[in-house]
Amino acid sequence: MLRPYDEHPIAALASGSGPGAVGVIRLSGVDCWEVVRPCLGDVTAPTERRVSLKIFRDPKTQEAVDDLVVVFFKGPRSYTGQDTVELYCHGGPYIIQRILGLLYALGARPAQAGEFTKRALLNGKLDLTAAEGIKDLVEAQSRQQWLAGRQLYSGKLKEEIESLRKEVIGAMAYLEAMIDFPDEEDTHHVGLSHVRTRLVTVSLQLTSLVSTFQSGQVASRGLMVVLAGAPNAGKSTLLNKLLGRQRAIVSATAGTTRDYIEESCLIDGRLIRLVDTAGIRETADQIEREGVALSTKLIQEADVVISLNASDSTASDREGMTSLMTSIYEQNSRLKNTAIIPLLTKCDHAKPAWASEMLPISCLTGDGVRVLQTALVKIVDEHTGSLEERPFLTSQRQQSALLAAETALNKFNLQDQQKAGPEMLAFELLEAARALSSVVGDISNEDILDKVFSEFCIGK
Ligand SMILES: Nc1nc2c(ncn2[C@@H]2O[C@H](COP(=O)(O)OP(=O)(O)OP(=O)(O)O)[C@@H](O)[C@H]2O)c(=O)[nH]1
Ligand SMILES: [Mg+2]
Repeated sequence: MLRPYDEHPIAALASGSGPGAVGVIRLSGVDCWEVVRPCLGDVTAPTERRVSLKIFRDPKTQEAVDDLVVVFFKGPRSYTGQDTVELYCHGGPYIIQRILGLLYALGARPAQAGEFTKRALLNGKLDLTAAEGIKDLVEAQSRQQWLAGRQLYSGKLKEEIESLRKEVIGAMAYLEAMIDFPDEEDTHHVGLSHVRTRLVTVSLQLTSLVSTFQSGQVASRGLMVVLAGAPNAGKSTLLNKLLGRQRAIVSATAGTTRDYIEESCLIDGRLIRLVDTAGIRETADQIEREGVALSTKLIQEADVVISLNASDSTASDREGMTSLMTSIYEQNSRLKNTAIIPLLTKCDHAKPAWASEMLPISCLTGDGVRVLQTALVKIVDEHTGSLEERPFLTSQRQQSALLAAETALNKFNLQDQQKAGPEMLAFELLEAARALSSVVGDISNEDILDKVFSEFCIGK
């Protein structure tokens, strides 16, 4: 069901900020043409989807602010589904601020983050997965992010979810028949076995979709790589080396980095999110202890942990790292698989025998850096390689909904084994169907919408 949504005209810069050849200002809402009309000196109603060159004036002083191109989109044939005006002005910050200032003075309100897309969703122009896709497309720096955005925007995930939902609803129809005609036992037997067969296929497809989540996130947000090691292992030096600039403080004092530092970079076109962390050690220092706790938390979220062991490290430093890496392996599950790359850092000093299984690297000479970069690129490609052929999940929201659908189907199986009646079985299927619907858009849930759109930029 569509909620009533705000129709008040909103305006914002839709193109990137900063000087540019062209700036695009978007205005959407009921009678939005009336907001801009006094500035264009136009008395006639505009022809929709027709480009026209106008002079934009301050209506009070008649000062010409800019020569610009105007296009009017009559709702529902617009991005938001409402009447929309787009102004293509010169992209100077002063011109943009001046035009926006006049539009706000004339009754438009500044758009909030993602508000145009939110209106499009509430107006039935797109579903929630397509809205998430638009966000990925707008933010895409890499082919993988673009791919994630395209699959969502093109409706590939939505189609898959809807076909699973149809199967669940189809299975429910059999159960409804059993409820309505309780005396036909033979029919029940056949009906129930048909329902089970259908649901086995749905469960398998669901499991396969859930398993794409980590790789989907690697595509849409980049590979999360955490640099972990004892103090002085060379983590901040490696961060700077991979970024190609001095981002983090490096010093011979153990315990230099306390807070974590996250920076993104492209390696061979793949988006990598690098996280430098506090060196892991037992310490009485309260601030450093918090840093170490944060490092441990980040390690749990990582797609890859680079385990740094300096050639001059102590045996107890290395033991600490070995037990940390063992615990990561133990935590790996079907939902999350953290890869570990063991490094021997400062290999320009020495290459000790204990490091024979580690990748030797020196940020001083550059030895091993390229090998490490290639290994990271390979991990990204392993994650994203298979994604071009099938739908995949990209957000926590989608994953939580699918896990809820999976839980409902598991409960169905349990109830079925315990010979529960068709009403109980139908209830679990209803839960599964609801969870699946919420992926494409439970637009009655304000919290979910706010969360999704708060991550958008203004003007989208
Ligand atoms: N010779 C040599 N020295 C290095 C190398 N990498 C780092 N160092 C030195 O090792 C010391 C510690 O480096 P950092 O990068 O600050 O180490 P860290 O792991 O970030 O240390 P904390 O922030 O204290 O946990 C500094 O003096 C660096 O110059 C290397 O490849 N070769
Ligand atoms: Mg450091």
